[in-house]
Parts: sequence; structure tokens; C-alpha cells
Amino acid sequence: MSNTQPLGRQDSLITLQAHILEQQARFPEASGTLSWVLSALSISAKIIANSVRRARLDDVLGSVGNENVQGEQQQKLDVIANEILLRTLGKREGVAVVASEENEEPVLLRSVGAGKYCVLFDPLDGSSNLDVCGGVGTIFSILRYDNPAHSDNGWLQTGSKQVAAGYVLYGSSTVLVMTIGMGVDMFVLDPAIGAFIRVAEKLQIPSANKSYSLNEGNRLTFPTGYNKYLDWAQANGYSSRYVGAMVADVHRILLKGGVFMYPPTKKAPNGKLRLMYEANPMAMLIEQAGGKAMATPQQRILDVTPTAIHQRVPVILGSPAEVDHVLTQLNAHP
Ligand code: P6P
Repeated sequence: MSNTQPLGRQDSLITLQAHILEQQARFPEASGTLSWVLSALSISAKIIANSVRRARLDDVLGSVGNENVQGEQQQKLDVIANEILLRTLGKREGVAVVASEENEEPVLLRSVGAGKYCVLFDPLDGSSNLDVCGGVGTIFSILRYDNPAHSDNGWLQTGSKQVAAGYVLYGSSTVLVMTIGMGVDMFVLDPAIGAFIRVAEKLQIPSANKSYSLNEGNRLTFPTGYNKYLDWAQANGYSSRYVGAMVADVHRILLKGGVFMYPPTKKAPNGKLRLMYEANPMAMLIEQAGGKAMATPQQRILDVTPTAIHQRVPVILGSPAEVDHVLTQLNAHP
């Protein structure tokens, strides 16, 4: 089913599990390992969703009182979500390595070859929104990790090598959006039956929408081209929408169109967003949905060669026409 039909209408009840097996069946040589990994992510999402929705009742809001490897205040639910993912993925034989925003180094679970994949994730993106009941999410990226060449920092692969990518948005409903390279599919958790139900297949991002999303509070330290874009956009009647949680902002862009940016700033000269487990998975999803995802006017995010697991990268992604408006200004004002 394409998303030309009203979102949410489905001819038959297809769960995420059934969808994963449908996709696996298209690859007769598939061993089912990737399906098991995706299943672990689905279970993690349900458990994290429950923790997020009960956070104030269970008194697990607020920070743990220390900083994570990123130098950011670690929220209690960051730790809880991270442990849920480490635990569920650790039980899947196909997972050789897990890398998390919350862990300084990737965790080697099995030797190269024994496990087949590296799973990278931001367990609870935008967690500073939790206290005010704002949108938060989980972002994941899956790379192959199954040959000896991968043994030394083998997780440092370009985003174009991703096998799968996706996110879970814990918003007004719990939505899982993912791709294995054959288009973007969307699922909503039905709490009555505890299953993710497919509500859209082969999502296509709208080609244009006069809406931009970035933190204008950093405007004074943006490179000139970004400010020239903002002047142009505001002179052309654009609206501004910004949640401050990448998953929530990108989900809106995916469904409604527009452009999301995290430019370089004085505080974050390479931007704030992490390449391996934020920018790369979102870039794969946006490109699979017919959008554009750039780090600079000359370089796709998916072509950036990683040198460190937590490295940051500028992000400009969304509808092709809207990304091009930003690139036009950046090129005119290098
Ligand atoms: P700022 C959340 O902390 C996050 O990593 C992304 O989810 C979000 O897009 C960005 O940082 C928000 O950063 O500086 O605008 O608060």
C-alpha cells in the first residue's frame, strides 16, 4: 500500500513482525538473522514506550546528576532506555557489536563472524523534553559486521553501507518508521494488543513545503549562508517549527515536507548531531523516501567517512526542493 491512501487505513492488519517476515521472504538466501535483530528493536521500543509513558508515575524523570560521554546531562530514562536496548540486543546471536550514544566505546558482544551485525543507537533522543511531556525518540542504524576486515573499528563505515535504519517516536502515539533499503514503512503501536501495526508503506516525502526547522537561538553563530537562507525563507512566507528532538522534527518533515537543519555553531563547529547514530540513519530514511540529506553543499551525509564513533556532522535534510533552497544560499555565501 502506498501512502496515497489516508494514513492509518489498512486493508488487512499487518503487524511489524509479519512485515519483517514478508520482507525476509523476498530474500530466499536470508538466514533470518536481520529479522531477529529488528524484532529485538521492536521489543525494546515497546518496553521503552511503557517506561516513557509511566516516567512521572514511576518517578524516573530528571537527570542522574552526571554527564554522558557527550558532556550532556544524562537523564534517568537515558540510562533505562540504554539498558533495555543493550539487554534485548545482547540476547540476539546476530549482534556482534552495539554502539550507543550513552557508551564511550562500542560494546563487543561476539567475535567477528560469530555475530553478523553492528547495531548503533541513540536510546532516547531529545530526552530533555521528557520533563515537559514533549516528543522523544529512539534512533537506530544497522551495519554488517561479519568479515575480518571489520575486526578493527569495523563499525566506522559510511552511512551508505547501512543495512537498515529507523526510529521510534514516543509522541501522541508510539510510531516506528524503518527501512531496509526497499522504501520506508511506518507502524503504530496498538497498546490494546501490544503490537506495531503497519499504517503506511513506501512513504514518499512531499517534494516541497514552506517550512524550516532549526534552533534559531544559535543564529548569531551560524555561517553566513544559513542566515541568508533564513532571510530568504522569512521573506517568502516560510513557517518555523522546532521541537528540539531530532526524531520529532524529522518525523514531521517526512510526513509534511520541509527542511530540517543543525548547522555548525560556535559551540559545535561540526554541528551537534552525531553522524553514526543520528545523521546516518535519518539520512537513509529521508533518501529512501525521495528526499535529500546533506552535510555540506558538496557532500551527502551518507558519503561522510567516519573517523570516530561519536563524531558530529552538520545536517540539512528534507524535501529536495527545500534542501536545494538552503544549498543555493550556502553556495552563494561560502
Ligand atoms: P538544541 C537532542 O538533544 C538533540 O541531540 C537532537 O535530538 C535535537 O535535534 C538537538 O539535539 C537539539 O539541540 O541545541 O537545538 O537543543
